[in-house]
Amino acid sequence: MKKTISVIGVPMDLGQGRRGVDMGPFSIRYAGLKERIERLGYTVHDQGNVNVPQAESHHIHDEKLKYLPEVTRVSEDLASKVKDVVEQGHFPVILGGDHSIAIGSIAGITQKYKKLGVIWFDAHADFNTEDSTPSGNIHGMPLACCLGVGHEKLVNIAGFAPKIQPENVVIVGARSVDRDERLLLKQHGIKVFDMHEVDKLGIAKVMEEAIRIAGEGTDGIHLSLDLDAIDPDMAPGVGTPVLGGITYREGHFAMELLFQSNKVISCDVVEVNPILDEHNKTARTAVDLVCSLLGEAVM
Ligand code: HAR
Ligand code: MN
Ligand code: MN
Ligand code: MN
Repeated sequence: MKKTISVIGVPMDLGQGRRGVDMGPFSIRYAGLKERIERLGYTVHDQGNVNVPQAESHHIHDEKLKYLPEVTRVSEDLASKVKDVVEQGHFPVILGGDHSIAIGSIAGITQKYKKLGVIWFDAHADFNTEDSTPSGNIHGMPLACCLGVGHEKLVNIAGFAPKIQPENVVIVGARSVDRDERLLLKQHGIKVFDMHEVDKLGIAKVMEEAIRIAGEGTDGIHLSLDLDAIDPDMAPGVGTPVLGGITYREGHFAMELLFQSNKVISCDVVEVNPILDEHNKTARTAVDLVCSLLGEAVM
């Protein structure tokens, strides 16, 4: 029996400064997510969206942690929804919204998968804190938060910390990391396969290593897929595009290797912004990648 897939939308745009990423869940659904996954033989439950406050009805109280109370509330809500679906044995596909949603998704998943490995596919490292952030945007902080590094409110979502251990975490595709953020990554011993590494070793070797780091001795792998990891050529609809990314084919090959590893138990799909997109291209790329992750190409 194939796993049941549970889709949860999080129309979150409070973790960064550009409007439109709250429409990510809609644009990914519009690109045919449910139908495409069903065609692979899975049962799909769309659980709808988590409630996210409207930016216009709230103010920024802390320039170093913008919308902290609102992001905290959504993270708690998302964590409890994700916990429910993993406890039912489903594979959650969590649709952002900006990457701050990974704080809540990983807080939910780790209530069942206590020793979780994480592959963070991203042009960025998302390892800032309120002291290192150049922007005050929480979407630049979620990976650090999951490791117990950052503001206590964000670190303690669902009432425990840390969610994950540095030795089970790996970043793939990075090419825009802030100076202080780089020091934090080093300090916490996080393995980063940046684009230089992808060029040098090839995506196959990088993924083999990534699957080993996140998969060996863990209860499963969570893929946190930021669409800005992919080159803007195939993923132009993101808030912070960076040239020189993962190609379409490298992305698919990575997803196929993850499928074959049989270790992935959940994923986030984040940062798709249809306002900045070209005819929903980025959402379509996202759906294609999720389908490869679920075995479309290698069945
Ligand atoms: N590192 C920068 C900051 O903290 C930019 C972060 C951009 N983040 C994302 N998510 N798009 O990966 O503000
Ligand atoms: Mn307020
Ligand atoms: Mn990110
Ligand atoms: Mn990013």
